[in-house]
Amino acid sequence: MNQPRRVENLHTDKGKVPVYATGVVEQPWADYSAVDHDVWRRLYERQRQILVGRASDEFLIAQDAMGMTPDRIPKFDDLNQALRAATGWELIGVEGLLPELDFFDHLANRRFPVTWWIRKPEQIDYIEEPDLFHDLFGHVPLLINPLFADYMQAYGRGGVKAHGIGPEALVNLTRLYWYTVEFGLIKQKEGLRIYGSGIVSSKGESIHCLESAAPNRIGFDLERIMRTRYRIDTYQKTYFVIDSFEQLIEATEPDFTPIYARLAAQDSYPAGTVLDADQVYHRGSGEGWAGDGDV
Ligand code: HBI
Ligand code: FE
Repeated sequence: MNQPRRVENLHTDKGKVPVYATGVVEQPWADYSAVDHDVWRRLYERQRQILVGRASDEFLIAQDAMGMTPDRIPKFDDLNQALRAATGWELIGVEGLLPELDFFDHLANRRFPVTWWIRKPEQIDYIEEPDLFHDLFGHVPLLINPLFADYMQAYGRGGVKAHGIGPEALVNLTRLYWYTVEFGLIKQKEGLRIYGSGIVSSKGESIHCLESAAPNRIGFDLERIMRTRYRIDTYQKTYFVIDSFEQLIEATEPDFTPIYARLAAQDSYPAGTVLDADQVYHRGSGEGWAGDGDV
């Protein structure tokens, strides 16, 4: 596949240096191969099957509302029609992970960066960095949910502020993203369900996070989460459970500056920690946990 055309200066922010200087591309939809579309179909069908009874109602309703289908890789332009009308969000194509400030600035402006390429068949079960399937199947659907759409924009604004405060604040805020947007669980009357993108786009973790005895499942607590290290190369040791998206919005309303100040004076918690003050849904057995490697 030839490299997609780079789109420079797509938006400049009031004459400042073009926000899009790094890696924004048009989705090269016509260049996707039959193998690319087949990888999408296989992943989509497998995950949709696994997520019945595991994903939250909000996620499944949102994914259906987005109008995605297994038969081909969705067109960003088509998804943007639905998204813009519902919550004012839009997708932009990117090469992959963006520098944090660029990423936050996009979120703060209701733009979600989606990687334009999809993994190879031999990577079907795991891929290191976010590809199109992780972003489109995992992150995009909930952007049509008004509450979650607001949370993601608030997160982006908070990220731009945290970037101005310093690296420690960024680490604290990234933990919040990790334990909510990427690996969050939500309580439903039927039991715990998944809303985190990193989980819903992963076959193994969709099952592990709810059914394995190994991980902790603990009630959401903002500062506790921002103090807790996490895993990037294994399943999470701890999953945090929200009662609702309203809870996420309320928790992130206040100015985080005093929270960052408090956290700067305290040690972080290892990923597998259980505290006396925790609302413990399940205390993990810790089976199979790696001894080191928390970030
Ligand atoms: N860039 N494209 C892209 N997608 C992400 O999810 C992403 C990123 N850059 C930074 C980043 N995520 C993390 O730092 C978040 O935890 C903030
Ligand atoms: Fe992600």
